Amino acid sequence: MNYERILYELDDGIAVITLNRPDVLNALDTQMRAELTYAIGQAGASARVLVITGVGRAFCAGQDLGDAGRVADLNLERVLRDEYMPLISAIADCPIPVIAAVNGVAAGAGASIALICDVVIAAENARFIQAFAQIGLMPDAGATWVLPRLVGQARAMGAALFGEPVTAREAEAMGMIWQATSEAEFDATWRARAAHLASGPTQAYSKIKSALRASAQQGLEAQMLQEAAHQGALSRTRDFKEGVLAFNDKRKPTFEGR
Ligand code: LHQ
Repeated sequence: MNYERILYELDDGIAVITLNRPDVLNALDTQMRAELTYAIGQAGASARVLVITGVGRAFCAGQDLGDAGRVADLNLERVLRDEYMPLISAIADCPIPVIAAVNGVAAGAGASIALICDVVIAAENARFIQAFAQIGLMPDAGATWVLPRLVGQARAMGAALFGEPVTAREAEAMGMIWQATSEAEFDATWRARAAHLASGPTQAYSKIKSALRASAQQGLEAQMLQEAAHQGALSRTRDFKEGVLAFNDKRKPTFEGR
């Protein structure tokens, strides 16, 4: 696929997708959703970690609202089911860790994309806005699923009803995101986190991700059975052998991701 709305780079096991419509704060149109979904699949098949970030002063301002007539005519149910759902599922089901490097405002479905990622690192100037009610809508693209799981019902409800910007520092304090950084340290921070994950035990990360995501849906017994099955599979990986050898040799392990 030729990318026009995003940039895609793959280097040293790190795939970086950069949303690239800075004039509209990286708002999402049909083409961007298609490119993004495709690129996430591409990264999942060829990289060891994926980073999603944005060009300019925003991460993503959500659905493109630029043409009021066209937006009013949109079949929102179809767009959500056929275009947003595959995008959000692609991130949730991606077999490698996905980092959202939130460089600026993340509003509406832009916040949904950021918050479904496995690790969210945000620059201090970033804000998360459940902007939906301001235009007469409700949170979507997985937001009503992910928000209460991250911050609890009270904060999810307040954020959705009031739509007030949550700063990166506030988001970190309430457990909505993993880490807020100063603007000066932002690039170096997410790059270091990505490099760490790209040189780690990729198979273990994949199982960590699938077990933690499954825990939202199943009870303790089913969860422990899943842990046992996953751990059984991981015990047969080269990285596990290397991890134990390195421990006994008192050296740092060299993981190959297999
Ligand atoms: C934009 C946008 C934008 C186009 C800024 N579109 N141009 C799913 C299914 C289908 C349909 C409905 O929705 C959904 C899910 C959703 O995502 S609903 C929520 C959609 N998003 C929003 O409601 C957020 C709209 N944007 C804003 O509230 C503000 O722009 C934020 C708070 C993000 C940033 O505010 P400022 O920093 O003050 O920037 P700005 O408002 O001046 O925007 C800069 C430019 O970007 C401006 O264009 P201009 O030509 O005047 O410079 C905006 O029109 C444009 N822009 N968001 N979503």
